[in-house]
Amino acid sequence: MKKYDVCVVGLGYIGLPTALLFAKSGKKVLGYDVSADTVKEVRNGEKGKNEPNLNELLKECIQNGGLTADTTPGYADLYIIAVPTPFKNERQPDMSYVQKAFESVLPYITEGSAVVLESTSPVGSTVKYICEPLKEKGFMPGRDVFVAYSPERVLPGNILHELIHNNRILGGVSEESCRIIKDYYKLFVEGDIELTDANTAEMCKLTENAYRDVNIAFANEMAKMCQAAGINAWEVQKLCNKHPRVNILSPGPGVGGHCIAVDPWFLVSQFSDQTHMISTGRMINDSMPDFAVEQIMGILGDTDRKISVLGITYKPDVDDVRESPVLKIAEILNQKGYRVAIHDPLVARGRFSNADLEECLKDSDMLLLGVNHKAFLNLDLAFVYSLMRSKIIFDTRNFINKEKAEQAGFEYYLLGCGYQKTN
Ligand code: SAJ
Repeated sequence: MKKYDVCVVGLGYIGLPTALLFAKSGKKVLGYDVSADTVKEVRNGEKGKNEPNLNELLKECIQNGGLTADTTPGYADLYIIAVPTPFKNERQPDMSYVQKAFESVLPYITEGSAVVLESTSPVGSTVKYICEPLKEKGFMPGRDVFVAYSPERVLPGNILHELIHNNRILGGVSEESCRIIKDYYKLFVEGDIELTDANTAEMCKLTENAYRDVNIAFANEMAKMCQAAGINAWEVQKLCNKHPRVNILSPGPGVGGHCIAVDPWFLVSQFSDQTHMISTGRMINDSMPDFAVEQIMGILGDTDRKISVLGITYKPDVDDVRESPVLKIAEILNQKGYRVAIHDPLVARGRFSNADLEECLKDSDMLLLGVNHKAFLNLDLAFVYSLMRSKIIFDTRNFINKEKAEQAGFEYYLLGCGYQKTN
């Protein structure tokens, strides 16, 4: 059987760009994914169209043979495991993908191979899910087979750039593992590669995302206080951030995505006695869709109204709707009896009855700005005005200019500013 330099297991939003950067550096790369559809899309150069430069690089690497995609694994010097770690009921991490991924490549591992787990995982996972099975097969991890945990830290929407330029943590189970695996990452990583042990690296990944979640929760709690006080949370944020040591993040409709909305629960489930602030932060962020709906109901009252939601993804300029708080808002409004129309230019038409802009706004009673996509920067307010029945804007992101909206004849409301008109 053909031998590859690198086998990347899981061709998702981290696995695929990682495979491509190894291929671009000259390595022969096998991208292995259990999904035949994913493999087909990779082979046909169809993936990564909403990530800067990713689709172009995919086409290049498929054409020049640097990347091969398959539904079966193969022999390689380095295995990178980048499969999802979602959570199950009771907010327990589901490690079955990691477990199965490693089981499937284990028969191909030989003395001198290296294995890196990149999936976000509870502390102790590299030892439990990689080292233990290796030992059962008679290998001494860290000596016969080199093993490390190395989390990705990239921001969707800027993945390729960040994979290259971000600093990277590499937690090896032995010094030799660190040294050997670092040389692989150095092929494309231009940031620093910080060496540590696997447990510390696992804890770093979870801590980084929990830190951001708690900080966003602080901003959201501030928005709730400001609303209660009838003042503008965004003005408070702006003014407080003039202090040299204060940097409050932005409030919003809640926290989505498959990372920050999920990873803190890994810590809570593993360290339930020590994670009061982390679990409270999670609950505050999860409460934001209901908070927004309460504000919207206060404005509209009667549920026999049409609400047009602009932007449904979990954050701007991505096509990802996983854990999207705006989707949650749309669902709650729907359940309350409002007629909800959705327009998101980045999400495939047909999903969530995604309408075009005109159809979405026609005879509407409220424009609900859910996500601040760049595509909405040039929203023609006069055109929007001509389509809508009631001229009301509810902005969850402080994105639409209040003065311009009011000049165009709209009533403008902002999340975190109370029910009353903000002027
Ligand atoms: N959000 C706010 N207010 C803010 C910033 C963000 O409400 O001030 C919301 C966003 O709208 C979004 C959510 O938070 O719904 C998360 O967005 P994000 O841009 O903060 O983060 P992600 O989930 O896209 O990426 C995070 C990053 N982690 C950190 O910044 C610590 C990224 O570096 C990680 O690689 C990624 O998670 C991951 O894969 O774990």
